[in-house]
Amino acid sequence: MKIGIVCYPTFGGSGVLATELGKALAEKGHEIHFITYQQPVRLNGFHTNIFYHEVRVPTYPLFDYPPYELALASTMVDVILNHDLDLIHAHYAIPHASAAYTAKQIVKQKTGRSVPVITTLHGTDITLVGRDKTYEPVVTFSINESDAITAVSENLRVETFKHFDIIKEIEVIHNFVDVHRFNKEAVAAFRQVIAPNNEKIIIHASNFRKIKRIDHVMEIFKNIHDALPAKLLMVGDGPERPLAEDLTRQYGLESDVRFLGKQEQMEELLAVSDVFLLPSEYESFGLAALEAMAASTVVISTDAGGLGEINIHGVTGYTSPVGDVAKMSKNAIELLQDETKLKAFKQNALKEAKLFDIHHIIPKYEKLYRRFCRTGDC
Ligand code: GMT
Repeated sequence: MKIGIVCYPTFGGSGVLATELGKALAEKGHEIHFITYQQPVRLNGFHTNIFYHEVRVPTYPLFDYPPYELALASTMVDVILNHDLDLIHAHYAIPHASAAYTAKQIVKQKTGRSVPVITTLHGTDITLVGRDKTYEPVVTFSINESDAITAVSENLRVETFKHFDIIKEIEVIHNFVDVHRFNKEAVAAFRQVIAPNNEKIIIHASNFRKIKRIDHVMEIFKNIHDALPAKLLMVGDGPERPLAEDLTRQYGLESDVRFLGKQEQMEELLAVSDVFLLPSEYESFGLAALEAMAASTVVISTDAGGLGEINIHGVTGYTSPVGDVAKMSKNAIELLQDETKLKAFKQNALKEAKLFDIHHIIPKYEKLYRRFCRTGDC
């Protein structure tokens, strides 16, 4: 099929998921058109079935806020018409679902054809930003106008019905991971560089927003470090990074914490890590945790949102109430001090991640797309 994917091109989970989905669909012979303002970060390399259409937003002295949503809708109209797209798949409701609705109406007026729009809800578009009164009416409207709606976890589906007046069914299609890509042997020399004295390696990766509770990451690591030799890898960047760097200095951990910034080769880093910390206030799913599990890394997280759907307490890691730094620290320390248990948990993490392997999830999206097949042969 010919599918238009609208997403954020940045390191956020929704953009990563949308890009990986597009790449996997292209591998299976679909023609994929990414429509966004910048080349998606995980869209590297050439593929005959993948096209990228950049949304340009012309500025004008009158505009304090250049109207991205209009430029996006217009670009979508162009791409739908020029490439005869079968459907649009919008990832993250704001502003993608409403821009897709606008594009659909324009194409309908021009050609009489109603191009199906599928909206995938990812998290903060529902639980944080979308609920704000300034956006809520548009978000509710555009979700209800979508031809199909999916959520990346059962928790997000429930949250969406709780906070919005949704009159259609929301299907859960969990996020996925390419286990083959993440299940890498640790490179001994690399581990040696990071942890020369065989210290345990703890890792956190996110966009360092408040919701990720970077302060708790630092506190948990301090407690671990007090109990055993350990190193912390901080991957990503964002508003809370200065706080994390301050806390590193305050706790006197400068030589054991490395800030690596944004990284594309997460699999190399995860392969050498023992524990992934994710003490977030909320995660609709926690794609970063799933990628860690696929690399056989144990997850110490909160039980917020959909995290409990992937990180199984006492099996693949531990989940604790938001803010319970003491419990998260204790769980991590106990695990890191017991090699046999750590090894078993690592194996369990990989086994659980395999349930969310890309090969199980892509067919679910294809099945959904086929509902909107125009010719009967797709
Ligand atoms: O977590 C973020 O800050 C990024 C955000 C996004 O929209 O890119 O991630 C959300 O979508 C991911 C992919 O579906 C989920 O794995 C994340 O849990 C979700 N984040 C939140 O719910 C806070």
